[in-house]
Amino acid sequence: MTNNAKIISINDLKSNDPSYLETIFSIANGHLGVRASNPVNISDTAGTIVNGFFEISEIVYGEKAFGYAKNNQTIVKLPDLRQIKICDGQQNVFHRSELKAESLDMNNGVLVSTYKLTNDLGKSVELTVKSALQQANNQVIGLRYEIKPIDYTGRIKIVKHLKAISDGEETDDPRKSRTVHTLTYEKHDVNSKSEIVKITTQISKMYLEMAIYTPAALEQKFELTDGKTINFDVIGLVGEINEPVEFTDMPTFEEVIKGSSEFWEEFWKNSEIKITGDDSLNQAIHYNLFQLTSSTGRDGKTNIPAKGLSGTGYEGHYFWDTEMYMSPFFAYTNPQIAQKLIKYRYSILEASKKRARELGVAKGALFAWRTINGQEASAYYPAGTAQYHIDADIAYAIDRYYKVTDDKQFLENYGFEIVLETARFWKNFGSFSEIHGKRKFCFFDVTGPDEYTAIVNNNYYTNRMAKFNMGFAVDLIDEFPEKARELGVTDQERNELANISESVYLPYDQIKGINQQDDSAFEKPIWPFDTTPKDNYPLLLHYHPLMIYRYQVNKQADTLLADFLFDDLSKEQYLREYDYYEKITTHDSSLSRSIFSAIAARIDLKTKAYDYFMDTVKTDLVDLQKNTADGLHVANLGGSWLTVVNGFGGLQVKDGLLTIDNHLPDEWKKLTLRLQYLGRLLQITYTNKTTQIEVLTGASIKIRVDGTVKMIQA
Ligand code: IFM
Repeated sequence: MTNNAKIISINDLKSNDPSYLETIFSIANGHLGVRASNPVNISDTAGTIVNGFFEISEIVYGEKAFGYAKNNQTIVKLPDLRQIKICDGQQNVFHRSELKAESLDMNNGVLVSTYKLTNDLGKSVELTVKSALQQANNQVIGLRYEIKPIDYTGRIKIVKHLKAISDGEETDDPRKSRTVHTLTYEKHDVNSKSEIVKITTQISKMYLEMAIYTPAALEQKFELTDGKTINFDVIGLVGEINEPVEFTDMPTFEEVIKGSSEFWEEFWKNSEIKITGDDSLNQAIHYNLFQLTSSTGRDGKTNIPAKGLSGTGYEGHYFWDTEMYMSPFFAYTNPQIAQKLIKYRYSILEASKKRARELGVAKGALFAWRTINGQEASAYYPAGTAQYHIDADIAYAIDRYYKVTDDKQFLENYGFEIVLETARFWKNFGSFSEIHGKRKFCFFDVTGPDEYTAIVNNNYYTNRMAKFNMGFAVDLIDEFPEKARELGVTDQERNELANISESVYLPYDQIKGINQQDDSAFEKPIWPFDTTPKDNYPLLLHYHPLMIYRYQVNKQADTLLADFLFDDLSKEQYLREYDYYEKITTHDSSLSRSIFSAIAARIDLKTKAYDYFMDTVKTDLVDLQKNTADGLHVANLGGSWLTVVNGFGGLQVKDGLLTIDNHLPDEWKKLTLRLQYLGRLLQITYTNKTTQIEVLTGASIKIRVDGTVKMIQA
């Protein structure tokens, strides 16, 4: 039975801007993404995106310096798979279109878009396009075009081909993609039923084959009569990068739908989340999880682009967003995917070791701040390479995966080496200094998560995470001694890592009684919020970075993110920090509000928790950042899950025990969620008075529930 929380339609949305709708109704399967384009009037923003398929261009600097990132990596827009041409018997094209209805069913992954099409004679037909992607064999898309008369009956001609797509215009907005003009298209007609287009990137030297196949013919004539609907089915194939497509065992449209439905049914079984008491929030969280999963590369060779596969914003790059905002959802609901995301990092470990050397660090690995192929693609090092914290973020995600799965084999074969190489980086990158009369290990000239504060000494978040990273490496050295020897760890190195981890400096302001964002944070004047016009947000589009850097102003949660992760402050300190940092945070980054909401939930700032959550969970559905047209804010999709589960649901692994604390908002009657933990499938139900846990599959388990350790029977 269809469940309404899992259907999103145009009536649920505030905007009907075509490029915004293209993003919202985009569908993807981790390999390919298809924007919900108007099939008869292809826009500049339409097209297909393949995860990891990018072109390279040289980064042109006015003034170069040693070690700067050399090349842009830009995800390319490929032919639009939905595009079609429909004419009447006299070749009058039905080229004017009006979107009448559109809905995405998250129960089965089927997108249905209905248009009124009109030709120059003023005659109209109705076109409904049904699109769905295979999730298991993720090269396949199924399309069904249904044509009905409105006031036109007679001969109809349908022409379906794959065509190169226009690339839009260059822009100054750093969040958008640059344009690519170096693609080569070669088209082969296999026969009247199918064609293949081979697209080659001239500089990065990758190729990709896209194909379409129809059981009838790609150019066809039909007789449209009153009361009749013409169905035209097309199966599209988008091959693996650098591999040919194969036309064997082409599925029917119905088979594609069946495969897609089975995938999503299984997905919801393991990941269900239900908010009772607010239907629109319930719908929004389902949308977020659906799109997050659709965006995620699951092959160990690709990852999650910041905009998923819904748009080309941020050029299809992978950032720390994966580890800190997106992979928690997978670790707890589908650990196989979380594992694949780590495997991708493992695949770029060698490139990261090389990068550390370029930065003058003799040992260890530094992961690129933004990348597809492992090489740094950030041309702006103050808010790019200087965000060294990405190393520790990756280590943190490995720890989370380990805590939730106890997958020792994976840790030994993959995770440990990453944790060790990142720990080695910190050890060789930082240095001892005397601080307040004590010998402390410091990190100079770094940028924390907050991109409105750059190149500072001892960013609290960075230091805290580096400390954790090195401590975790020591734990793994002790747990896997043989592997440690294989990786060249000596007793001396182990002990140095342990000692440095203990000695990392964590800035704290005694007078304010709060963790201090960095050494100079509180010396700067506070940004003139009172005199900043509303239209000047986000600040990054209106002020020179150097102007922003000389004030206390945060784009996103920074120190508070560390607090959220380590959760070891007294309530009083939490409240003081929240109060301080909230006042200077603009939330110009979509990675911010989820953390503010989750912490507020934990410390019972109920109204704030709820208000921030409303914005977080609907960021794209209400176009809060006003750039959803460029693609979904995928970190925030994951962030909204973090808020519900780790914030309102108070879920964490603490001292080896799954810990659950009920912080349900008063507005909700009930919250039910499913997750996996140490091989069990659990269902947790929160009401304002009770927290109930069921083991749906697997053995009984001890869990700390609202402060009391209980054995939950299977
Ligand atoms: O990684 C983020 C960063 O934290 C804020 N700017 C956007 C990036 C991509 O989402």
